[in-house]
Amino acid sequence: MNPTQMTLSSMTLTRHIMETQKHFPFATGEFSDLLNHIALAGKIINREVNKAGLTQLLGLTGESNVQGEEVQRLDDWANNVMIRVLSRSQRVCVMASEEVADVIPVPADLICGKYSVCFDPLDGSSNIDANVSIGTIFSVFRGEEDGPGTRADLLRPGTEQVAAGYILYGSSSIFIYTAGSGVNGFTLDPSVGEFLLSHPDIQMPEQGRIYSVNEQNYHYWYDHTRRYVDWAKSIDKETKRPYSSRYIGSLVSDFHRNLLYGGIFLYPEDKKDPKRPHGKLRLLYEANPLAFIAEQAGGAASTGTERIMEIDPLDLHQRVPLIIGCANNVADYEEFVAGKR
Ligand code: P6P
Repeated sequence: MNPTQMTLSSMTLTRHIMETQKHFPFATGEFSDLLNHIALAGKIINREVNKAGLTQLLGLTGESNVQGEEVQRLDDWANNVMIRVLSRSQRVCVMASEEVADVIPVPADLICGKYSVCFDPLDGSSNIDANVSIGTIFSVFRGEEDGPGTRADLLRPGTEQVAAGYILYGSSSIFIYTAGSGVNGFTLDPSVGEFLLSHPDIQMPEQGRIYSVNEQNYHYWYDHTRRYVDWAKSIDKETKRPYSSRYIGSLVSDFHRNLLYGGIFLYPEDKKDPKRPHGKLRLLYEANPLAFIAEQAGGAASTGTERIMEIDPLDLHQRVPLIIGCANNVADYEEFVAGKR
């Protein structure tokens, strides 16, 4: 094993977080401890996801969540794992989850910290039974002091995030995060139970050749989206079109592939459902954390008209159009929206 490999394989997530925090003069270790608790929750969820086919966790609970979506047993269980681990971390003051209608307080008998965490415990859960990669997405804000948090601690623009990331449960499980100093990826070595640095300093290319969108919605899209996708599929050797279409229907998986290979993911606003005029994806625990990752990796994230991370949230489960990926690809789409193309 050459020295580089030795360095990469021995750099654990825990050590990476602590070494990164050394550059922050006021780091107390609380932030590092919080991220390590998120990683612990990811390891616990990973264990069950990887054997879901062998237990009773597959299938539906028969209930629906605040989104009106059928709740998968594993989805519900993963949500409880995130809440239990974060509540006992002593670093968290309040949480928001895709699976819970209102803010989630830390139980009164447990110690509160100063961090607020928004999460989607198991994104892509509709794919659980088909063994498609799914993931946990998280977004972290820091408060001024320890003590019980409120809705206001969660309803903050993405520019105020102090960390964001996801754990992707796939052919191997990987922890991707940013704390504002670039994006790094850590692959779980089940033999030692550690996330080891495998993707240091991830950078997206300026331009990608993959587009990810559910074309079922083509006739519900506004004209600018139809024209963009038609353009992406048209033949033009100079701009290396047509782009390749890749869509798994699992946001974390689609985003992760485009992060590594380059490309653009689109879930735009459409006319499909008057109750959902801004598309399907949620700002607090899907768009914002992935936008932080994308921007830190040199990419971009937009609604088509505004930067995702500058949106002032009005509701925990607010939906936004999400156009995210390589900076030039997102800029192309924005030009179609603006009527410049
Ligand atoms: P559609 C999964 O349910 C999810 O929330 C995201 O992971 C995914 O990108 C999207 O919905 C897929 O939605 O409408 O294309 O099936």
